[in-house]
This record gives sequence, structure tokens and C-alpha cells, in this order.
Amino acid sequence: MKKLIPLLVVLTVVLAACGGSTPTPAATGGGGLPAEAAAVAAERGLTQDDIYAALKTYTPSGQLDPYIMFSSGGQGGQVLVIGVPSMRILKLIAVFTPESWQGYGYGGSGDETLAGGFMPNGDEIKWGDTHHPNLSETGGEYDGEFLFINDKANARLAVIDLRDFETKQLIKNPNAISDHGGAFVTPNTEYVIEGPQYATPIGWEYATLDEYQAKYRGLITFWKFDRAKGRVDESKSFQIELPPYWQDLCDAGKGPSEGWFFCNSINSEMATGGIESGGEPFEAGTTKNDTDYLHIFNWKKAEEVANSGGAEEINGIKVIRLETAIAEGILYFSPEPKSPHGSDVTPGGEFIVVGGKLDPHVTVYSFQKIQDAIAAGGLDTDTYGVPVIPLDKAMEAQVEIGLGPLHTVFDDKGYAYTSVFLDSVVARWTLGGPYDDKNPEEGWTLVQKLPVQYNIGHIAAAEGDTASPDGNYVVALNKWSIDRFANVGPLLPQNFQLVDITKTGDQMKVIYDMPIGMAEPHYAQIIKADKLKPFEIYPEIGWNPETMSVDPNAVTDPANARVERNGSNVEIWSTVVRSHFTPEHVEIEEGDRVVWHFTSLERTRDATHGFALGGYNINLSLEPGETQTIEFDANKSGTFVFYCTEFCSALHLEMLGYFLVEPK
Ligand code: K7E
Ligand code: CUA
Repeated sequence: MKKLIPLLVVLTVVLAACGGSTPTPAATGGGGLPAEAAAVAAERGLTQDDIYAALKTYTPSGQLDPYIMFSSGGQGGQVLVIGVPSMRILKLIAVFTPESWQGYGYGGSGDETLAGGFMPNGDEIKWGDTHHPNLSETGGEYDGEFLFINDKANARLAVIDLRDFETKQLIKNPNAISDHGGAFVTPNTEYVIEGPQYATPIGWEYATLDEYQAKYRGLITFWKFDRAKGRVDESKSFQIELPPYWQDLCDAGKGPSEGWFFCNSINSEMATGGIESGGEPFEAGTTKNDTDYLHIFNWKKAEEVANSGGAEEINGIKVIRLETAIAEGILYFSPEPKSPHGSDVTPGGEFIVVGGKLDPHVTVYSFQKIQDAIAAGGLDTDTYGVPVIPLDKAMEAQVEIGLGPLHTVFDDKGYAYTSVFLDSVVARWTLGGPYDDKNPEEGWTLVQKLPVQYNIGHIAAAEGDTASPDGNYVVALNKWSIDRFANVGPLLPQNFQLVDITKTGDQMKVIYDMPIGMAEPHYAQIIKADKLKPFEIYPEIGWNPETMSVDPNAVTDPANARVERNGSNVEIWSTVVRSHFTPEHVEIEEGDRVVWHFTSLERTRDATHGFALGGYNINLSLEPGETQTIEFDANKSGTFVFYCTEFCSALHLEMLGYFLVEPK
């Protein structure tokens, strides 16, 4: 009984502190709930910290999360949408991988979107390795309009429209076969940047590994974003040729560093592996040097050069050659220790933070010092002639935080948070102020190392990549979960841990574990929920989500639903509403070409219908007001059934039709 007293005290105090509204009798009635809650806590063996965590995260039915996290779905090729702090999955957005339940890649407009990401020869790619989601920004703040994400495996970029949380565009990079440092936006989303990763000859032409230094190249792409169209405009985009170091994570400058862009890199050794034939294995060959190169780009200058004839067109896109980039002052390097990962610009834009996987420090670069060194000139160059700013001329500070620092995010209190992989901790440290040469190291101090479970990769903060991060939460995106969840066999979930960062000093706390029972996410961004203004239903009946306008083939009245034949072409206009398809009988002939339009007449929120056509690999999701078109050859005769795949009403099971294909 003694053990219960502190619990009771905490609960009473916390409950009393919960908002200014008058507590309901149920909450305090004669101490009823605290006693009951204390009994539950005792029964479950909950500590005071557990009770605090529960109260910080429990979200009653109908209460909405103040933040929304967009997480990469890793090699599953999707984006996960998660409420914070409840850590409930709200949606999985199909991006690079077909998802039948969203009707993405099973007959509807998603087919065309997916086809945009196929190889130039038309070869289909039906998955992606998503790493870095990035929200569109205006003035360095998330604006809630668009989300971008890369596919590392195939060097592709995706555009998701946050009016309906659907993927609108995939683009295959015409000159790179893998990427990593993307998607990252400039502060007004002028460009969405896709950094490279593993060097290959431009256009992935054939060249042997003996020709690595001569022919293999890095390549960074600045995709021009047309906000009005909601699409990337390849004709106004450009690339910059880079030495064959493996450019890694990137971030755009903002504030004083706006117009610049920063990427860390690995493999300044230009290792080519091949242990089986006497070479050094990659992991040894790429980690011999003590430093690699932070890549520093003047993208405003690059834009000018690309738009004034300074680029060469390769496979349909402008490419600024390495010599041009050097001659025009577009590219500089500065050494970064050791096996770097992560490149994160501070909210004020004055500093760039780089982690070193094999170095116990984070290294902080000063943008002003970089500018001063460039202005002073006289810089040595690397093998390819790129000017190198010595580390001591660019560095502002180093903070020793532990083994394996990776990524850094920020809050509103002047703290930085770095994920530390080998130590499995979140390190909180203080950012020194703007550069003061009388006291250059002031304020760069480690404050707390919070253990997380286990092996944290990325870390995400609420509004974390903006010019004004919030200070409530960070999420540790842990790669391993080991013993945190019930055993589900040898392939385990990842573990997202929510960390409360509201209190200053060494008071960070883990307050929630969320298993990700899917692929392995990399990065995530967290936006204030009230910045998102998605449709509740599509604005008008007949809305085509691809064009974001009313489709010419929309049918707003079931009386106009019909089947028309023109030779062997059959065109069908169907309406869909609870609880029937019109028409319910579709009779055609084997070998017909079928074009079939569907319009949902629903105006009720959440009244979604599906359209499944068994035997033809077709399934659509028809949200209220949506119009979709499918096209296929009726290459199989027989009696087929189409039915609704969403339980939409009491008579959902009766929502079906017959599709009769008469043999030739
Ligand atoms: Cu997983 Cu950003 Cu691709 Cu680091 S990267 S962890
Ligand atoms: Cu419509 Cu079920």
C-alpha cells in the first residue's frame, strides 16, 4: 500500500494540472478516479514515469492529434501518416508500390502515375526504397501543401498533393540509377533536390570499375517545382556533375544561407570494392581517410548558369559540368570527419551540423566562415579541382556526444538533438549563438544522452526542419526493437519512440513506443496538424484527382449511365452510390477494348466505394465525388462479377454487377 502513495500523489497533481476547465465529477468524484487509476497502475506495475507518459500520450476517442508525422515507408515504397503524440497510424500513402486498397496500380489513374517512374525503355519498376520525405515550404516554414519523397533504389522522385494525400507524379532521374540526399526542398520550394549516392557513369552507361575515377560521377538534381501545376517541371530542372564521392544527406540553407545547399559525402577514397578479386572490401576501403568532403553548393548561381546556356543537355535534362561548376563558383568542399552522415542546417541558417559515424563528435560549420574563406580565395583543390576550405577555416565548433552521431534536429529552446546510432541515444546539446570571435566555443555543450531502444537512425522534431521549430516532441526512429514487442518471428518491427522535450536540461523522457510492422522507415517530418487543409470530400462530383478538376467523362446523374459500342471499342459510363452500380449488367464480347468511367455521386464524408473486377486484376477506390477511368482488353470470356470492396452500407454485399464476356 505504501508503494501506491507516490503514484496517487503524481496522478492527483497531474490531473489537477490538466487544463483549466472544471474537473468533471467522474474525474475527481471523492477521489474516485485517482484511487481507481492508482489501483490499475499498481496492478500493471506502472511507475510514475509511466503514468506521466500515459497522460502525455493517451488520446481519447474523437480527440485529434496536434501534429501529423509523415514518415518514409522504407523499402515498402510508401509514406506513413502518423498522429503525434498518440502515435496512431492514420494513413499509408501509396507512392512507388501499388496498393490495391487505394486502387493505386490496379486499373485507375495510379497506373499512369506509376508509369511516370518506369525506366526510360518502359521497364516497369513496382517498388521503391523511400528515405526522405520533405514537406513543401514557404518562407522556410512548412506550408502543408505538398510532400516529396525519393526512391533510393531507382533514383526517382515522387510528388504527393496534400489536398487529397495522393501521389500525383513519379519521375525517373534520366541520368542517375541511385539517389539518397533527397527529397529536400529550398525554403520556398523553388526546387526539390535529389542528391545522388553510389557513383555511376552519367546515364548509367557501361564503364568498368578500372575507369572509376575517369568515368564514374556523382550527380545532384535540382527539380524545378511548379506549384500551380503541382508537378515537377523537368524542362526547367538541372543537374550538377560531381566527383565520384558518394554524396549522402543534404539540407538547404535558409536565412543568411538561403541560396546555398549542403551535402555530406562518404568515400573520398573512391573505393571500388571487390574483395573477391583481391580488392579491399567496401566497408574498409571507404573508411580509410580521416575525412570526407562536405559539399557546399551555390544553387542560385547554378540556376543562373543553367538558365543562361552554361549547361549541356544529357538525356533531356540540363547538366552543369564539373569544370563549369568549379569555374563559376558553384561548388566548394570542406573536410568532414569521419564517415560522415547527416547534414542539417540550424533554424537560423547560420550553421550546418554534420555527424560522423566513426567520430564521437558532431561538427558544426559556420556559413559566415565558409563565405569568408571563399572570399579570401587561395584555396587548395581536391583531385578534380574543387576548391577545399580547410576545416579550421569553416568550423565553428565540435561537440563530443558519443559513438555514431547521425542526424540532427532542433527545437525552439536553442537545443539540438542528434541521433547517436552506436550508443543508442538521443543526445541533446546546446547551440552556441551567432558567431562571436571573442568566444567562439561558448554554448556548444552536451546536456543529456537519453537511451533509446535501439540503434536510432533518423530523428524527427515537430516543425523540425523549419526556421521556427516547436519544442514539444522529437521522435526517435529506431532501427532495431529486439525485445520491445511480442515476438512476431525473426523479422522484427522497427521502433518509433516518442520523446517529450518540453522540459529543459536533462529532462527528456521516452513516452511512447510505436512498432512499425512494415518496412524500415528512414526519415520523417512532423507538421502542425492545423497547417494541413485536405478535402473532406472531393469538391465537386466528377472530380479527377489526377487533374484536380472535373473530368469530362463524369456522369452526375444515374440516368446518363450507359454502355456505348463503336466497333470493338466499348465505352461505359457508370455511377456509384450507396448501394448500387449503374448499370448493373455489362455485356460485351471477347476481344473488346473496354474504357470504363466511374463517378461516385456521394457527398457524404467517408462514403467510399470500391470497384473490384475479379479475374482482371482491377480494383478501384472511389472516394466521394471521384471519377476514375480504367481501360483494358476483355481477353477472357466468361461470367465475371464486379462488386464494391468497401463496406459502405447495410446493403454493401448487394452492391455488385455482372460483367458478361461472350466468347468469340
Ligand atoms: Cu537511413 Cu537518411 Cu537514408 Cu540516415 S539515411 S539513418
Ligand atoms: Cu459500396 Cu460497399
